[in-house]
Amino acid sequence: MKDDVMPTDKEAGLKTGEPKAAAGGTPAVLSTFKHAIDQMGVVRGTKALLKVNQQDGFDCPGCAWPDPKHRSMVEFCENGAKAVADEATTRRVSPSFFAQHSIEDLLGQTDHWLNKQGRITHPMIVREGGTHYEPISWDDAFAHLADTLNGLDSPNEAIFYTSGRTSNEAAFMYQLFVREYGTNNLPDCSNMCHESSGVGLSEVIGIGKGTVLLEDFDKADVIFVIGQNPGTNHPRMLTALQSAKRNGAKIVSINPLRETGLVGFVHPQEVVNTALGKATPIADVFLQVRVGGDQALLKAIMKVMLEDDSFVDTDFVSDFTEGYEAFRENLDSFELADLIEQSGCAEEDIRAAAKIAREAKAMIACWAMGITQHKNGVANVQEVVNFLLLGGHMGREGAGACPVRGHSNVQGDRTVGIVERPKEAFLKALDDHFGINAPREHGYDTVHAIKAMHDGDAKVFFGMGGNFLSATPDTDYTAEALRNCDLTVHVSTKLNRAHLVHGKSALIFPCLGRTEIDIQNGPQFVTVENSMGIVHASKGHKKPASEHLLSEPRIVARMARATMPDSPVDWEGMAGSYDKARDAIAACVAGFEDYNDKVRSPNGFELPNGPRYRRFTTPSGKAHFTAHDVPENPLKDGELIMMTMRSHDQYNTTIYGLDDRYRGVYNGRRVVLMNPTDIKEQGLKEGQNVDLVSHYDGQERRAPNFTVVPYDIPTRCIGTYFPEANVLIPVDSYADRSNTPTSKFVIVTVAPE
Ligand SMILES: Nc1nc2c(c(=O)[nH]1)N[C@H]1C(S)=C(S)[C@@H](COP(=O)(O)OP(=O)(O)OC[C@H]3O[C@@H](n4cnc5c(=O)[nH]c(N)nc54)[C@H](O)[C@@H]3O)O[C@H]1N2
Ligand SMILES: Nc1nc2c(c(=O)[nH]1)N[C@H]1C(S)=C(S)[C@@H](COP(=O)(O)OP(=O)(O)OC[C@H]3O[C@@H](n4cnc5c(=O)[nH]c(N)nc54)[C@H](O)[C@@H]3O)O[C@H]1N2
Ligand SMILES: [Mo]
Repeated sequence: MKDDVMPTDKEAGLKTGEPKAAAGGTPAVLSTFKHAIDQMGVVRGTKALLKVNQQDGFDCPGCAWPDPKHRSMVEFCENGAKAVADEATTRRVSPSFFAQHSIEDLLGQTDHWLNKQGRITHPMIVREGGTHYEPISWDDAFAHLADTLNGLDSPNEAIFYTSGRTSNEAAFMYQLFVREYGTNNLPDCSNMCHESSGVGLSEVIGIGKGTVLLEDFDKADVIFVIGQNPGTNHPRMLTALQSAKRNGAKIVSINPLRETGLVGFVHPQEVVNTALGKATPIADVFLQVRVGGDQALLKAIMKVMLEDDSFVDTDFVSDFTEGYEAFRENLDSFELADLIEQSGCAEEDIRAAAKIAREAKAMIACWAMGITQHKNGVANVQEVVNFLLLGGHMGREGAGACPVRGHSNVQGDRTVGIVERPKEAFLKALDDHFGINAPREHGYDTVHAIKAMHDGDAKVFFGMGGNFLSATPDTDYTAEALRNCDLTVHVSTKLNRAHLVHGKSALIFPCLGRTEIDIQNGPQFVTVENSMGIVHASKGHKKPASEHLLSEPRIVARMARATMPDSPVDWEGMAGSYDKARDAIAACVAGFEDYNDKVRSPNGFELPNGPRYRRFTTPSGKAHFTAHDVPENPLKDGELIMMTMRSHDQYNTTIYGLDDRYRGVYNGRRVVLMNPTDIKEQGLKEGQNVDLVSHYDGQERRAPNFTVVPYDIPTRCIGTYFPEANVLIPVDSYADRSNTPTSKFVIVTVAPE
């Protein structure tokens, strides 16, 4: 790795111990308050936490897990508290900070250090050849952006990325600006996340979203959790799993790791209320699948289930689905023994899971990145749907598909138009409503945006939130891509590495966060859509981090005005009153009729979702069984499959701390979790310093200074943290059809130093 992009030194002081036996409990409560108080002080910290996910409060900027209708006073979790504390911190990154630290100096700092410096207070610029960011007025900043955009040979030379925290109002206005300007280059973080779910589900059920509501968790008697680590990434989901368990539901976890949150859970509130919360065991069956072995495993489970096919919901299959025969033929063409071997699981565990699924009256399947970030991510998702359809577990209470989304509004951003492959009906609605000419040619997704900048086909990068350098694959390649640009611009709350690896000139637009009071023509609130298609309001209560911050809608309006002074759109109107932006959404996006009324009801409203009620919205009106091959993935001697994942102390590229408490990893991130047998076979030792090397298509990519940590993970599989290992993920290694980078499947070798 080129040392100018990020520090890759050996970490001193790494400690490891046994993984924890239960998630939550007293340690979670303590950690919650520690992070809040550390960033905000006692009074400010406690006040902020009490406003999370309340009806008059702000939507937690953490994950997209829904809020219960009957909320307790405290409706947050340890990692939600970290996200809030991180945004509401009292530390500041001001012009004097940037004067003190050159960009080169900052590049030498860790992500943990960069994030810890606090909130960005002023609009900043690096001019061509400059070594430091300098303050700039908002007027001059927008003029610089507008001049550069208007100087391009084609609007398609500009790229407009979105991260999933942006509100519906800001996202809608942003895509409108981008389309009026003349391009559909709207890649978003979803391309790296649940795109395989979106593509896979749209094809087979007619909507690219899940079909369950939170209430369904109380009615389910079986829940499969596949390739997901809720204890860390969706901690409030453990409450739903715990309550399902107490109602007698059975839970099956499919994961290469025995993730603590799925082993046992002590509800932090029960600790607070009774001081003696007891751990609820969560998973009844744990299937320790090989990385990339899910299709083989699901097929094996279905084959065992179908040894006696009397459980198949034949009425449902004949009335509501198609493709069943071809699916059965496909399944018959596999030998059970081969599937078991490929899955890496024991036959008795597979039989135990099959028995539970066979007897299920109402089954939910949840999944996340362990399923989507593979070359066969779309097929993985569709195999999960096959599994649900067999028992008729779709479109009725307590049953269905539950892709658990990441960013708190990633789903809403898509719904209101952040999409590089828009549908004609939506573009026509924009044209008719606003009198613009939206372009029809499809735009770049994330992977193709990186390649376009790398090849000089795109010259301006604009990021509405996010950290494009560190979140994307192939860090060095992406760095070259960003450095090739004439201009890179980031709308951000916190400093990150994408600000430091920049184009000829670069701008930072500091913006308001979720937790802050937003006053335009009067106080405003924004709206977001959770993982289950419920749209609701979010209103900040804190004084903004700086008087120079603009709201995201205001930033969009001002850049639109600067770039297109003759625009027919009422930009100031929408930025001044978000009700007007919502009226425009209501006019252009199906399901948002009476938006302003409906979203003022305390729990928000549900967007239309036909499949939730067995109205499949595919062209034939039926759900589709699909017949997929199983990838073989042969490994050469010495090769291992690497998956990259999140530690307990990070939010994607934002590193809050250096511990991964549940997995027993402390004070370090450059670790490689390895099966003890592999450690021995490769002649390595616990604690040894190694390089990881990927060899995709004859190219070599190297990440130095990783420490070997023995871990309960299937042989020939290793685990590392994102974003440290992203340098190893080839830009050309992405999922069929969804183009999601294969962040959970990279073939590497381990080279001792
Ligand atoms: N605190 C916190 N919350 C977050 C985030 C965060 O970074 N921090 N990120 C948010 C975002 S954007 C997202 S998308 C979600 C991510 O939520 P997750 O998808 O839970 O996140 P990952 O850490 O990527 O973990 C994926 C899980 O997949 C497993 N896995 C890896 N490979 C395979 C495989 O081949 N098969 C199977 N079955 N499992 C596999 C890993 O062991 C791990 O348990 O969380 C959201 N919430
Ligand atoms: N190897 C590997 N790579 C991955 C993944 C993986 O599992 N493995 N996961 C992928 C996934 S699932 C995702 S979603 C992407 C995430 O990719 P991104 O969404 O691009 O990354 P984040 O780290 O979530 O973005 C953090 C930055 O957002 C800014 N920010 C925070 N809040 C706000 C706000 O309210 N407004 C604005 N404008 N900015 C804000 C801050 O400046 C912060 O530094 O990463 C992907 N990359
Ligand atoms: Mo994500």
